[in-house]
Amino acid sequence: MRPILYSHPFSSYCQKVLTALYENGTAFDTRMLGPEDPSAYEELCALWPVKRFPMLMDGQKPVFEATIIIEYLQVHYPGPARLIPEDADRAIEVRMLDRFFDNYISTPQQKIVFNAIRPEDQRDAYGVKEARDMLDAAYGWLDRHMETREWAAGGEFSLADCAAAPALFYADWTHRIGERFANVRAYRGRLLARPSFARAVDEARPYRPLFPLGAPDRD
Ligand SMILES: N[C@@H](CCC(=O)N[C@@H](CS)C(=O)NCC(=O)O)C(=O)O
Repeated sequence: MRPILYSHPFSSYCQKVLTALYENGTAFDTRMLGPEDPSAYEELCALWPVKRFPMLMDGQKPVFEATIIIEYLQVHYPGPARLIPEDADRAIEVRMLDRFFDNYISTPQQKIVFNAIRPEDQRDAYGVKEARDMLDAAYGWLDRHMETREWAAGGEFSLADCAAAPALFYADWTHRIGERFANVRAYRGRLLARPSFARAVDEARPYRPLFPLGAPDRD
């Protein structure tokens, strides 16, 4: 039996899970969340009323949250790439970095994008300023952190890099990673060159016109 991923190719958190699936060549089926088949979104909402995706269905078992889906895949569908290390201390480092990318890169990035699609009189300029400040602080920390590393948690490509790839991909489109963050820019380049993430990016190309801030002509 293959697990089913409720997913959309242009979604950053779906790309996080897709990167993990492609790293391991895991067999899975997709329930594509799009206007072509509204029943997929109805199923998602029935199982997960917070209506966030991706969601993995393994038989009758729903698994929510991109990080937890990757943890679940490692336990139930292990492959050659161990994305959460066996060593407890190294696993803590990986999970800490995973939280960093979700909370301090993806969350402020999404805030800026969601603000742009609100009605004009409902926009939150103060919140957007806070989100941009957070991104600058996070880029600064990450730039120092990546000075001596190829991958976010050191060592092998991990869950943390699955989180980093779409987070930095869209963050740069939303709040440019400036030249002064050369280590972050180089890391983003390595992530884009990683075949698993490159595949997810390629699959999402047709949807670039949907990016509310306008997708730049690069990457
Ligand atoms: N904490 C969730 C976040 C998932 C999330 O924000 N997904 C976005 C797509 S990238 C979503 O569901 N958006 C739908 C909406 O905002 O209505 C996770 O890690 O999976």
